[in-house]
Amino acid sequence: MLNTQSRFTCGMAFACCLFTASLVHAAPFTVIWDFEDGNSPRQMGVTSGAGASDVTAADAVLGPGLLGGDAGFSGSTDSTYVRSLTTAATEADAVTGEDYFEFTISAAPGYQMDINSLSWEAAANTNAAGLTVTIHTFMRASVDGYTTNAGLIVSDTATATGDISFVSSGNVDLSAVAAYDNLTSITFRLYQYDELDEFDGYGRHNDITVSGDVTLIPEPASLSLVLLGAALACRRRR
Ligand SMILES: [Ca+2]
Ligand SMILES: [Ca+2]
Repeated sequence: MLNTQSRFTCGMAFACCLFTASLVHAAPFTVIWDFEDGNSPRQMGVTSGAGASDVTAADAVLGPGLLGGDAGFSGSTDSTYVRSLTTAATEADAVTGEDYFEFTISAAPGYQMDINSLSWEAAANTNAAGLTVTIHTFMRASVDGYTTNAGLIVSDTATATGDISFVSSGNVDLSAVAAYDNLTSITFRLYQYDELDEFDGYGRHNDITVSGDVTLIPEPASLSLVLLGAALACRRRR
């Protein structure tokens, strides 16, 4: 049996180990794809926060359903554009047709991310008098193979040319969703569908924003050595 002092020493040693293991530094980061003129290229993800140096945001890319010239990144509005000509009419067909923009964030080697929040903006845009345009957008992520929506569908209608009023998804809170924890990379897909196929009817997307924390992945080998050291210290006390 260990005497009281030894028990106290061993207890303190293990407590110190657990404290050290829990001291993995979590640094917050935010990535925003705002498609601004100052970005190079325009579709680059702009990263900020204390953890910014430990994550990489890839340039936004077009899904297969948006390739071909009817979608891209707009210099006149600092947003994306998608002609309704190229989009499907339903949520299911947008998924099948791969009508999305894709946004990927990767942790640096040896690091992992917890994603805490997501938001985006969408606007309908008509370039022809008398043409009413309504668009619908939704976001999915690689964490479940793009099978469920993150947040609600965001819709907007434009009835007058030049009316580009962005509607926000609001903050989609992902901090309590386990699937968004301990990730080395994550990809979001922002889909669009609409009920028309008009050259002059557009959807636009802006300020795709993702926030999270990045931490160093604890190395099992070094943690085991520390715990082994504490165990040996206890044995010597017996
Ligand atoms: Ca913008
Ligand atoms: Ca369409």
